[in-house]
Amino acid sequence: MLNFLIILDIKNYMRLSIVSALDESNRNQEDVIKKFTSLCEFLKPLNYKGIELSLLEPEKINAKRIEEIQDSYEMEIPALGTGNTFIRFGCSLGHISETIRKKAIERIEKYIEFATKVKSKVIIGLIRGRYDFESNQKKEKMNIKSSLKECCRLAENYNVELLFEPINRFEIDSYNTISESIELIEEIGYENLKLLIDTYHTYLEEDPGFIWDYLEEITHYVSHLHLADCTRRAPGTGHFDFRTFLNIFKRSGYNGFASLETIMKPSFEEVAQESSEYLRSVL
Ligand code: LER
Ligand code: MN
Repeated sequence: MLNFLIILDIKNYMRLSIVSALDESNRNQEDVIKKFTSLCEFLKPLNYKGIELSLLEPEKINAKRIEEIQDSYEMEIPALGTGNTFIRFGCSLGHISETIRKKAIERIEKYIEFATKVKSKVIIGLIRGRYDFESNQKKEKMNIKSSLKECCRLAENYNVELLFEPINRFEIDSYNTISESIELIEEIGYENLKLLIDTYHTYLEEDPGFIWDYLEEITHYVSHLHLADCTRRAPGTGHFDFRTFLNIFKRSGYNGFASLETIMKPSFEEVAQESSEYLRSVL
C-alpha cells in the first residue's frame, strides 16, 4: 500500500503551469480579473496547478483579488515574467546608463511587491537587456552583477525568490549558458537567487553530449522550469528529449513547477490541452 502511494505521489510531483499575459496595461481592472478567472476555469480541468504571469505593470493589478481567485481555484502563480520591461519600456539591468539601470531595478521592485502578495517568484531573463555600440560584454556583465545584487537585496526584504534564466545568444548577449549562470549565482552569493532552466535555450546553447550528466549535478540550483520544444512550439512537436529532461528533475526530488512557454499556435487552448496530455505521458 505504501509503495502504491509513493508511486502516485511521484506521478503528481511535477506541477504544470503555463505562461499567460493579463494585458493589464491596456485593460481595466474588471477585465484583468475576468481574464485571470477564465484562465483558472479553463486550465484547472486540464490538470494545471499554476499560471505563470508575464506582466508589464503589476502595480496596476489588484493583487488581493487575484489572490482570492487563485485560492478559490487552488491555482498557484509560480513565477512572474519581467521581460516586457526591456521589450516595451527599454529598461534593463545591464544598461550602460545608471539612470536606466535604476529604472529597471525600480520596475523589478514592483514585480517583487506583487510577487510577495500572490506568493510568486520573479524572473530575471530578458530584463538583463542587450548592449549597444557604447557598451560591450564586459561592461554589461559588470552592470548586470551590480544591478542583480541590488535586486536580490530588495527581494530578500520581501522574502521573494529571484529566478535567473540563461537565455540563448540570439536574444541576449551574456549569461547564455547554464554554467555561466551558476558561476554568477555563486558570485552574487544570495540565498534567494535560483536558476530557471528553459528547455528551448538548453537545446540551443548546451552541448548535447554532456547536458544530461551535467543537469544531474546541478538540479539543486534549479527552482523553476520553462518548457518548449526546439522550434519553441509545444513539447512533443519537435525533437527535444522531454522524457530524459523531466525525469532528471523528478528523480532529484525537484518540487518546483514546469511552465509551458511556447509559441501559442495553433491556439493557447490547443497548446495547453495537448501539452498537458503529452507531458503526462512522458513523466
Ligand atoms: C523568457 O522566459 C525567455 O525564455 C526568453 O527567451 C524570452 O521569450
Ligand atoms: Mn524562458
